[in-house]
Amino acid sequence: MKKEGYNVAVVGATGAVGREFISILQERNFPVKNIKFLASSRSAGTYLEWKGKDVMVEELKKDSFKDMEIALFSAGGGTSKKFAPYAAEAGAVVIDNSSAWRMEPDIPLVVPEVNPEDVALYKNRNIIANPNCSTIQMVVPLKPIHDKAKIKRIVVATYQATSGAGKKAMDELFEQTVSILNGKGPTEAKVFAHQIAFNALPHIDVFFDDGYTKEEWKMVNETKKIMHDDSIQVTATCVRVPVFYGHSEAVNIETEEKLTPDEVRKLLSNFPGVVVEDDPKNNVYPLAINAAGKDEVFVGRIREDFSTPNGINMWVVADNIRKGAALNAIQIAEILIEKYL
Ligand code: 25A
Ligand code: L14
Repeated sequence: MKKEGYNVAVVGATGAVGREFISILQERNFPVKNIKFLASSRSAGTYLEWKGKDVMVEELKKDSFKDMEIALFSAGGGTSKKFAPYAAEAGAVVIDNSSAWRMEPDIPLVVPEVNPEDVALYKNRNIIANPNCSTIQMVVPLKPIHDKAKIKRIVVATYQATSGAGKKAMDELFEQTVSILNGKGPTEAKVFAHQIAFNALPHIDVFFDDGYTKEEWKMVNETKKIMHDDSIQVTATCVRVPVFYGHSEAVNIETEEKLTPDEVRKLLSNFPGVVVEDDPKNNVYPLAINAAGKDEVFVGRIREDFSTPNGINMWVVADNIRKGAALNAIQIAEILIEKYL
């Protein structure tokens, strides 16, 4: 590290991911010289805690980024599209959590355990994109398998927590559940298209004409970009479940070379950022409630897919707001300051 500290702006600081940025920066002792909290006019003037002191949230404006060196964005796609270029222009490196920039060819899309070398491409536009939460937790355990046995096809079904859709979405699950349990019937669905309490909704983000959702297409396209391999075939079904924190995924893969479940367990046990929890006889497998608040991606139920020559099934769980969003972005920032800034 060349410098003692960096000027860091957090955009969308009051949101679910923004608050996690703030706590992880402190937890990991990220070298911050000056911190700036930015959000919409709705929360300008409120305070958030930074190292025991209250710091005022300011309204995000075009000129908010003077002297900033790193800008962590999580305020939605529209806000990123509009304001990330001003931050980049002012000389800050933007690490953006939205889907706004992910598929731009000259903007890197990075998961530190998978393609850390792509951070160098920040120089193109001063923007680095943070992938979609479901994609991040899937590609981490798939990387060592792909390197060893070349993945040909992935079939994934997700079980996604409400926190992915922000604070209001978690409130909707909470209030609906309480209302139903108090015998008052469900409260109106506002964030989600249907009742989320005691339900499972095969609908995350918007639908396209082909019948898939945008979330499902993100998993397809982002996986290829992060893994630098357009030949991997991916198909996804993304489902919202009444969980607060932690996405779970049933992942089926077909590889070029045969791998036994034991070989997969060994590869994953030796890979950074992955914890194997796989002892089904003792009811040990990854659970969303255990992954919440943790940094690693948890993998279990590793078993052969007997319906095809080279197939493996597994269950993959991670905290969607940490590894799926804020932690991954801050790991990118750590590479950036270690190697480039
Ligand atoms: O637009 P999109 O792309 O469809 O994105 C939709 C939503 O998805 C979330 C994020 O919601 C976003 O608004 N999101 C985006 N990327 C995500 C990812 N990778 C993701 N979720 C998970 N993983 P959110 O609630 O997490 O954060 C919203 C933040 O963005 C700020 N914002 C919105 N529009 C803005 C803007 N900032 C600047 N300019 C704009 N035009 C938003 O600020 C918030 O910080 P706010 O002032 O509107 O904050 C609203 C108030 O919400 C309360 N609150 C939020 N989270 C918490 C909370 N209170 C307590 N605990 C919380 N965890 C506060 O009262 C706050 O003041
Ligand atoms: O593309 O609603 O990063 O769970 C992540 C959260 C999209 C929506 C993204 C959710 C968002 C998703």
